Amino acid sequence: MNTVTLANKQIVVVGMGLTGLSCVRFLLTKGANVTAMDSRNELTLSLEVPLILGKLDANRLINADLIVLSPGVDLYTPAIQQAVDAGVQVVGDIELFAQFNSRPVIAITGSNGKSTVTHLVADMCQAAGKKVLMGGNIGVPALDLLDQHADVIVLELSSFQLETTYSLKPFAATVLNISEDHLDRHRDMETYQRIKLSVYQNCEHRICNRDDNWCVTENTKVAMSFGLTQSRTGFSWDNKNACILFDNETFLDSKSCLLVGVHNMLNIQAAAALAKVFGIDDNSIQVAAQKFGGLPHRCQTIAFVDQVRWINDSKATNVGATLAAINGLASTIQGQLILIAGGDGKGADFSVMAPYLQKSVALLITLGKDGDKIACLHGNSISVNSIQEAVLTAARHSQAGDVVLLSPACASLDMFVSYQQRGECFAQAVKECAA
Ligand code: UMA
Ligand code: ADP
Repeated sequence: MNTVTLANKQIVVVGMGLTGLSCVRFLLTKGANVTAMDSRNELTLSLEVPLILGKLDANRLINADLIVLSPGVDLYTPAIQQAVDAGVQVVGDIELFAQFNSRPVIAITGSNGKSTVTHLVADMCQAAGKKVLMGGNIGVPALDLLDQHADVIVLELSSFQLETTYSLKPFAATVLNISEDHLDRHRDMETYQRIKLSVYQNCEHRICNRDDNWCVTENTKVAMSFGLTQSRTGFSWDNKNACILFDNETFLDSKSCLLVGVHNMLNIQAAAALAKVFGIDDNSIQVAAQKFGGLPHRCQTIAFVDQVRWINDSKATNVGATLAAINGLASTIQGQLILIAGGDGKGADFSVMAPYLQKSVALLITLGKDGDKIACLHGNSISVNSIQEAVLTAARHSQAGDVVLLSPACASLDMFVSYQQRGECFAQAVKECAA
């Protein structure tokens, strides 16, 4: 596929969200005959192309030269599969981007930590004076970056995006970690793993998590590794001195960094490895890592009140992310850890949390639809009805040196419109409580 073959082709773009709209804009510049589709029955958009709403039009899809699928649309939707069976090629926006991009790409995927590492890499490259663009799952459609000048493009890629990508040739890529996620779409862990690892397929420099068996296969040619285990080469972690090592020499003292938690030390290692193979100097990497305060709602320190640290990890919408926060923080806390958790558990099995809660959490405060399912895993828990009540309860029970962590292990939608709103309400309640 190239500019020549897109011109005058019948192309159906499915899903009119951020991605679909960027695809329509791009394909029109290439002279394609575009039809837009969306499963919603009502949608007010001013589009220059025909828009088919409601049930996907199987006939139109089968007769297309190419289907461009949005990441939120399941590839295994019957109407799409009928077209695949009829020989119609299905691609995503990242595939179109890959076909037309000529700048070096640093690609980041994994179950948790993608956005954090994407920002870290961008900051490290910027610190070295590079013109950097960031996009992909982070919220900026990759095709919108094609026309802009850049020395490097840093892409956050989801499994949904990788599933329809075939010819991306990243200069460097990483699969940060793999734990259960999106299995309602990908069915089993092996399929999810295969899709995640596909980012390495045509990649020049593979940056690998040597401690996660899902992330490396026998055939993976590793350019540089990271992990918490000892290693004479690549990035590793000196637990005694709380330092990141490179080739077994001190590279960065975690105490000089704003990010907290061992999982974030892994994120810094991964980002540093990606930047290093891209040729970024150590000083720029270190300075950017030290300055990076974390993204909102991800293990973000929002206040110190009477020597109690308050952390907003509202983006922890699954068990894996909350366990990473607890495990990452536990060893760094002088006092006790108070955890605020609960919300809409999406049918998750919380029982795996029990040993971690018992070992590292002194007091558990629960709320929301599935709060009680978490509360019953801990001997010292208090159930509350609002985030404000959770904050007041935590304030009453905390003392100097303690950490209060909001890391719900649940989606927010039972009580809030989004994880952002949940985090903002938490921060506001902490502010009011401190006043
Ligand atoms: N739609 C259909 N049929 C369906 C499903 C959806 O027509 O069966 C339509 C919806 O009606 C809507 C549109 O598709 O009009 C939405 O498309 P989309 O869900 O693909 O979302 P976009 O707005 O294009 O945003 C996508 C990513 N969303 C998903 O993968 C679900 C965004 O990631 C990404 O930032 C954006 O592209 C730009 O690349 C968000 C996300 O939640 C943050 N990602 C998941 C995650 O991080 O866990 C993977
Ligand atoms: P993603 O973009 O993959 O969702 P984020 O950087 O937005 O990742 O972080 C989402 C959640 O995952 C946060 O709650 C954060 O604390 C947790 N997290 C971040 N990095 C890691 C990691 N390396 N391992 C496990 N969990 C992590």
